[in-house]
Amino acid sequence: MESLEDILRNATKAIQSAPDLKTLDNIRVQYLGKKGQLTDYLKTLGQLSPEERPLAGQKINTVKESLQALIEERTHQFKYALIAEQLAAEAIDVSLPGRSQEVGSIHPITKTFQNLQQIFTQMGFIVLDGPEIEDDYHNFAALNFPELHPARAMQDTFYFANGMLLRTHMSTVQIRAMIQMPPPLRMVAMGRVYRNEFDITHTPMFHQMECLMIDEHVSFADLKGLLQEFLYAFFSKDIAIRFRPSYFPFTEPSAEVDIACVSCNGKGCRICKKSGWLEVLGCGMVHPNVLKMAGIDSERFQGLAFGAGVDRLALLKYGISDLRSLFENDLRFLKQF
Ligand code: 2NL
Repeated sequence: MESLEDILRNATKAIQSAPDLKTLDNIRVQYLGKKGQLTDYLKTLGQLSPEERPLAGQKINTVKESLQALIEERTHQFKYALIAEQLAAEAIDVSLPGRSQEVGSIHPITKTFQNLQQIFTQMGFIVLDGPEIEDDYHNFAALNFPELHPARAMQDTFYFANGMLLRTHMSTVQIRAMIQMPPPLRMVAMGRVYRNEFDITHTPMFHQMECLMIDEHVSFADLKGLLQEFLYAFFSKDIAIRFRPSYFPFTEPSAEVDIACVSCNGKGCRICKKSGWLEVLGCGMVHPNVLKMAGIDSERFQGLAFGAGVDRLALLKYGISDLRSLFENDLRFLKQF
């Protein structure tokens, strides 16, 4: 049999060089198990004289306790190493730069819609919208367009196979409102409209706002005052305006409205083509035929109306030179708003 000293030395060496928990457990069994070397030693105590027994027993126990302590310490080391390894693997490097959130911005057309909505609701107008797919009645007939009016032709209007069409102006919403709501009525309609034209100043889908006010004693003077107030609020400055006689089937009389060029203040520049004026909208007094077709007493009520291209208003307000930039969704452009 190995001496106790040898057992202690060999076991200590084995425990300290054990590469893993399993090996360590095998060592424990080899020395301290039921058939282990130290247990064998205990069994030899019986062969000793009663006087020798206590000392020998004590020695064996000391070795046993030392080995147990060593094993426990080594077990701890392994468990600690395992936790450390796991922590290292799961560690988050909080010093890494975060993934930044892109902040969106409001499209200039949307901003212009919001701006218009604010101006007109403040003046007591309601904002309404309606369908983009319309019928001939709401887009043309109810607006006093003659049967063979060129605007109905295929080259301007997008028609569906079933005779329906994409609305070419926001007047369709005004017609629907006039039929549904008894006067007095103050409303604006804003939204997408469609025409089959595409060049540097036209896109097949664009945006319009139309304003309609129906009441007793409404005159062209009210129209002029409303437009002055609106343009003053929209461009945030006291702006000169002028009326030029014009023609629309749905208004009589009709006019086009120019504002003093917002770029050169009327002096003449590239934007206003040296004229000093910019055309911004069309307007007029609602044609009695239009009122009658919507079921409104045209003797008692008058209406004023105007319509404006929202894309053009946005270009002028924000100093954008190219209409196409509104439709390209280029973030370098959109981020400026
Ligand atoms: C323009 C001209 C205009 C109207 C729109 C209107 C609507 C009804 C009755 C009468 Cl229901 N008029 N709208 C009136 C005059 C002009 O638009 O150049 N738009 C961009």
